[in-house]
Amino acid sequence: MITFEEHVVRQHPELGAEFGWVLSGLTLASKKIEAQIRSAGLSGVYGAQGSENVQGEAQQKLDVVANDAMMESLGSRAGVAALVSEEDEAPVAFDADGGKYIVIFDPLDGSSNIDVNVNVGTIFSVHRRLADGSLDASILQEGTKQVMGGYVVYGPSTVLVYTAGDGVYGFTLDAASGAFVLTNEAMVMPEQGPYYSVNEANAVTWPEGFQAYVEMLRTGGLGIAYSSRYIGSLVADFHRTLLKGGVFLYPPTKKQPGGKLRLLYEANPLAFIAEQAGGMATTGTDRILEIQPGKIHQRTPFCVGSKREMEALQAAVGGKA
Ligand code: AHM
Ligand code: MG
Repeated sequence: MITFEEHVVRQHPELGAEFGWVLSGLTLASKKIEAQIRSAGLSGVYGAQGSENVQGEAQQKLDVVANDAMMESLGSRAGVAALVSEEDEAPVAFDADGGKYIVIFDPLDGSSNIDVNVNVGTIFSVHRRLADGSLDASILQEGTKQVMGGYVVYGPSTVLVYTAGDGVYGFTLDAASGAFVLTNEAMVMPEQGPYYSVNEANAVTWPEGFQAYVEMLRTGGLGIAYSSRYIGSLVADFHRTLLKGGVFLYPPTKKQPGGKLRLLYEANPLAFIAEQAGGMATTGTDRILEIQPGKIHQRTPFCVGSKREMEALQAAVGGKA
């Protein structure tokens, strides 16, 4: 039985003892979040909080609970220089002089689904604090510089998936021991998959290349008959794409011309995992991991999936192959 913490420490001794504290903070927070989600209907934490986050989105009670769990569990840890959350306008700095790591996260992704008991998740990205830069420069690093990208999906099982640049590994929360136990060794995304995943209600407002691409998938242009799957919960849609293959798209739309999903704590960690599993992640034209972020809540179009579908997408929307 190999736990998440043990796996990372064994594979990446170069990250140092302090990183162990970051890992235990992450698992502690996700176990707290998991427990709250499991009993949400009983404890009355379903529904809207009655406030908006920095993005102007209605916060759910569980968004606030999940954010507090991340802040409490990671904030007091040695090694953490700053925490950056989807729910907070500005980074929160801790131990800013000594901490080596910055944890950037979406505490509860897909929370609009929570009231109907659909899978949700926590997404996280870890960067090293730059020795010679400001805290802002350390936070606004390209995705290629990530030390770790990962997520937890709260589904029928609670599963944690991570990469630290040396393959992708999956762990399942074992209720008996309270540990995330290795269950998916060296995960590889199939080269082509049976599903495409996109909010088709927006189709008429996508750029033409995206419309033509989805039409091509629908009409057998890549040689297989696709099924569509869209949960509307990024972690769950991504997890399926990782395991089964295919493609997930959130293209530019009329309402969100720069894309809806956030670069630092949604696209980057999932792009890191996708590439490490043999897949690809782009805006349609450019590699996600090479985007230089300008601000912490920056949005991006996000397309991720199997090599075959992603190469065809590049061709359809005129991107670099
Ligand atoms: P959230 O971080 O506020 O939950 O928003 C992100 C979610 C993703 O989980 C999902 O992929 C997307 O929004 C769905 O958006 P839409 O409802 O526009 O299809
Ligand atoms: Mg989100």
